[in-house]
Amino acid sequence: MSEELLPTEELQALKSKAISQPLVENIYTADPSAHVFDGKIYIYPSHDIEGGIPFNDNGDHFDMQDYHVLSMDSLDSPAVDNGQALHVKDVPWAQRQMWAPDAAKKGDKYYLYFPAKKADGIFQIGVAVSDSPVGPFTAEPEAIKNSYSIDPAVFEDDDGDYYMYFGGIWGGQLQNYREHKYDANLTEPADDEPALGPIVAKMADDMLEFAEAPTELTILDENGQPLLAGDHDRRFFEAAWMHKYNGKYYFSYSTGNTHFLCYATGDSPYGPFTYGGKILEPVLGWTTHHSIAEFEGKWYLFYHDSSLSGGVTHLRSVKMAEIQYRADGSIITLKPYRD
Ligand code: FUB
Repeated sequence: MSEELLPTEELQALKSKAISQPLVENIYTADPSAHVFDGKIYIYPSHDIEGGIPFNDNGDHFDMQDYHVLSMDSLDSPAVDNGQALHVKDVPWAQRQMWAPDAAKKGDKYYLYFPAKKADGIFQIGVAVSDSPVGPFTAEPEAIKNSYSIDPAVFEDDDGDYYMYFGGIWGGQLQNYREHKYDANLTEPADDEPALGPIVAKMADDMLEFAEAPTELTILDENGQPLLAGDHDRRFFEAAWMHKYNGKYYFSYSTGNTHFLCYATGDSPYGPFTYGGKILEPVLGWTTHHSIAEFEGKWYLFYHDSSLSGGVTHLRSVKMAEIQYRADGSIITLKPYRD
């Protein structure tokens, strides 16, 4: 990783070609997980701050401490920052780095899922509960048992079952796990070996823990073979998301160091998934992270870039843009900036 800021003129040109603008500008926001609850759009983003920590491959410069929930009454209304929803100091098991969250609604309760580092420097995923979609949320005393790594995304299937997808390599530490066991000495597999997959687990009825042991997902290429670890343009890196379109499961994710948002489709929430293509070309800033949600019959990509901060990778802004499907179910790739 390296951080290269764009010269001012190039930055202005890029901003003027952007297909969408930041949803809020009063704070930096990233990693948007969008849901429609009771007819309104709620966005659960990371809250980026300048922690003064130098840029490194572990992402220590992403030093976030709390979450704010954004809401939109309609597509035409401005996004509202609903203030602090949860702070790391109120999470007994967590010490730092409140990375990409997600949320789910079940019955009258709202559940905020989030990764954070414990005092030992290892990421786990926790949950906090509220009666309101915008919080404040009350954290459970312990992280979710058997959870690890980062970027939880909780998907509600049509039958009312919920699944958590998670994992991210490098700073997200997924390369340190095999068979769900941590080993600090492990690295990404060799280029000609199958890539590490994202992890899934069905949620228990109370939404506070897993109902089953986590399983690693497989993403296949066009020949039915697992994507290889060396296939950096297509292999899973982080930013899991699941949505369903016309009865198919669409698992989407970031390729990290090649900066694409991609998707793969399957017939079950457990996969296997077959690589389908790119959703979004690279944005300004190292990371790319998204969610996909349907609102009033149209589908939207929620994503982020670093244009508001002038290209600072850890100071990002959430945006949204409509996506389109072809008749065969493939997603038309978006360019975040016009030619
Ligand atoms: O925001 C911190 C990390 O950056 C997220 O967890 C990753 O997905 C990447 O967007």
